[in-house]
Amino acid sequence: MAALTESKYIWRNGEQIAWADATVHILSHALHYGTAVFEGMRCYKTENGSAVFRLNEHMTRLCRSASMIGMDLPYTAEELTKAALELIRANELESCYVRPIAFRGYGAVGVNPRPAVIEVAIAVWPWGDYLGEEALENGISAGISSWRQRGVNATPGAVKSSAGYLNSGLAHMEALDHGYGEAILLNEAGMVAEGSGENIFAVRNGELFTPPLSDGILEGLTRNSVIQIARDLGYTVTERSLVRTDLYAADEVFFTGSAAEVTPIAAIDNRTIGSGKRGPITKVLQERFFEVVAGRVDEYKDWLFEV
Ligand code: PPE
Repeated sequence: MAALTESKYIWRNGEQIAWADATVHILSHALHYGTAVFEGMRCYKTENGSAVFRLNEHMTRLCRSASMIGMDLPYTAEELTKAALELIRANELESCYVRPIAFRGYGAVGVNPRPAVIEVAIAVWPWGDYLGEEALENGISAGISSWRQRGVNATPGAVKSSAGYLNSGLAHMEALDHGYGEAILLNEAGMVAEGSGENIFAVRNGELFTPPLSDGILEGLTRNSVIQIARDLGYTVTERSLVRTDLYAADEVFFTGSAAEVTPIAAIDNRTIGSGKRGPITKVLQERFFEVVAGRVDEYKDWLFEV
């Protein structure tokens, strides 16, 4: 993960301000209690200029995350969609990562979030390959984490909350300490949940499997896109609970995410998966995904929001 590359403007509570001015107070509620929800998506260079992949759905998920933690956002998904497109234009970025965040700000300390003001911001900046340059082609190594994904009744994975990413960070650090590129978290029941910042798929005998939402995962938009792309190509995709040996025994395993895109997993817990390289079905889906986000496949053009 590369160092942050600054851009010119950040959208904050309805206006574009200079990047350097987008600061928060030390006593902001979210800093102390994790009371924030956020999104992440990519703006790609396409045939018809730049376009944000599934922008409207990401903003809808942001509003849903906020509403699930009892936070009434003062903006609609449509307003935030428009603000993000204007911001990318103002920053004159051809491709970038888009990070909207809604948080409880300054003005009240104490566990109760309600007295703290709600702020909404959007930042955009250039962000390259998430899991390293080599990962997309050769795959990465992953390890099953000793940290579990939080239960559905404790900072639920379905809510993309800042608080939830404490857990992701613990799992990710442990994976790096063990020499792996990324962590795979099981849920409290021992079923495969997701990566620290990705959903996960297994391929066996030509069919695809991925954990169901009820196993406590984020409803990933890349996951959703890959399921549809795979089905449209004629593959069978089944959402069902997976145990760790389902991953060990798979012919191919891959991660999906806005940042990670479609990243093959070459080994898990030092056990080689399939051929130990990007598998053939992963390759087909990855190539199709990159065609789709580049605007080269007509049937998915409504997933792209032109800047
Ligand atoms: N699970 C988790 C825990 C997760 O963080 C992400 C995205 C996904 C699944 C995939 O969701 P989607 O992007 O809608 O396909 N992780 C974001 C944050 C990465 C970060 O390091 O920050 C992302 O990919 O943008």
